[in-house]
Amino acid sequence: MSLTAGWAGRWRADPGRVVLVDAADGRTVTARALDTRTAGVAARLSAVGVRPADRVLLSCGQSLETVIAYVGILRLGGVVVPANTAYTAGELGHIVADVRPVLAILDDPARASALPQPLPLGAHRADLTTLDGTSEGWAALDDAADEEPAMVAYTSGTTGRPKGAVLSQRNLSAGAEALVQAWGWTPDDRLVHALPMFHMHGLGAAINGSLTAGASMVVLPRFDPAAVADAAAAYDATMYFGVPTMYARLRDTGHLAALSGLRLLVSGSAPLDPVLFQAIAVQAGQAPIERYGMSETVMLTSNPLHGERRAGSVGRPLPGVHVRLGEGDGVEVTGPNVFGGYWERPEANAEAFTPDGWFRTGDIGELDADGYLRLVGRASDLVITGGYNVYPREVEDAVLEHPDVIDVAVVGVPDDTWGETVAAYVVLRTDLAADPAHAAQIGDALSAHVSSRLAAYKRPRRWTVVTDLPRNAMGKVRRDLLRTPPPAM
Ligand code: MCA
Repeated sequence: MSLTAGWAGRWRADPGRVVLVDAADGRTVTARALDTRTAGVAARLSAVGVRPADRVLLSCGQSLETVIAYVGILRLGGVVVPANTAYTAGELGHIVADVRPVLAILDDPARASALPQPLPLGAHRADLTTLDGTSEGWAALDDAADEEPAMVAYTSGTTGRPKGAVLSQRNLSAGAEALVQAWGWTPDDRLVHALPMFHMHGLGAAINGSLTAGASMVVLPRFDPAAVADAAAAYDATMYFGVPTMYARLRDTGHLAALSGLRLLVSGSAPLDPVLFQAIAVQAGQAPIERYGMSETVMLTSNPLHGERRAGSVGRPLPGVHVRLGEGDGVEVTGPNVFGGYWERPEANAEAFTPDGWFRTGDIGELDADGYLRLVGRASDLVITGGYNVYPREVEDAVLEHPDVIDVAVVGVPDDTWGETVAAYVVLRTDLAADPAHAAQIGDALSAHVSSRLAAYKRPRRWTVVTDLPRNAMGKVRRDLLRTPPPAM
């Protein structure tokens, strides 16, 4: 059964139930209305020529319309390609050239000009008001087969440009069902949703989980600590999902206590500092559940609903998921939620999976006697800032395009707000490096340079000019030395 067939069954069983609430203006959508409106989207997409298996780019902020557009694409059997609304034209252009969507759905029509080429079926607003054709198009709903692709989620890697993880209907439904079971998610639950709707956390865990459970969501247009607290109280919410930076902001603004009435607080996308874990436990009156997931796998492990929630651990494998430690204690996983491979990247796929078919996550772990997993490092140089993944190579490539730079290394350095923040060490052309006035201004020039190439969260916040980069005997940059610079003399 397709992911959306299960959702539609839920809606029909209880059509009057409110399933979406807009926290900004109080608008609500019942199950019946969600069924009708998402079927309408599917019909309109079909009327303009979108066919099952066609890719549809979805790059929109958080709104009821985004949820409806997302579900509508899935109901038609289309393949959702989520894209961060912060991407520059270059970043969006790479995805479009790679995955070749037939249509883009954007909430800001001005961003259509950032698309590198006209798409076969054009670009449309999230509310689909500008969609040509009639609403009388016919679409066979909810009949995609389990193995058909439902989403291509772009994620970077150690080398080259971002690649698309292809998730099937089954991957997404298994990912959602595992959470429903693990977290005892019922139709009576109401999730405060303040996460971006273009990543696996906001889509695969929050939206898919909620719709699979037949539960409801209060949608916030953006994360704001006071608005999260208000929505939790005003709408009798039971669950909140956030990245650690969000919990840190809730703590720092004194809003954690407002979450004490919720039955479940979940943290993911980045390591939860045990000090913050403790602050949540004390101020919100309950230990948060830290869990672990990836774009390629939906969710993998979680601390338990009942039982010990351990600070510093991402818990045990979710139902159906198997986790083992491979070479170098690399975390390897398998299960119905784990994707089948990257879009048109045979070489990457050969590396990503073990010979017996387990996915190499790139994280390094420890499993204790009780089966709890701790992530202790990463095989790659990935930086996680505020829950967003940044791959140094992509940033380095952008910096190196500046004519004054001859070498660069980008690393994540510890940061109180963001967990890690992006720092760049640059080697300037010899004639410039000797000029202190130039070296003093180069940070501004390089910031301006990368701002047209990289989304804001990927841009280095710290620039350091060095005469050369520390390297090992093989000539490889010693990033470990850059991550923890020696104390100033
Ligand atoms: C925004 N900025 C950032 C970040 N977010 N810089 C570094 N890291 C970030 N994460 C930039 C803004 O563009 C802006 O730049 C400046 O920082 C200040 O913005 P501010 O308004 O304070 O930030 P915000 O808009 O409130 O965003 C903070 C945020 C956001 C709400 C924490 O980063 C966020 O939604 N993070 C969640 C990401 C997420 O959902 N990840 C899940 C990935 P300027 O000053 O230049 O304008 S999925 C995943 O990881 C897996 C599957 C999993 O397990 O979940």
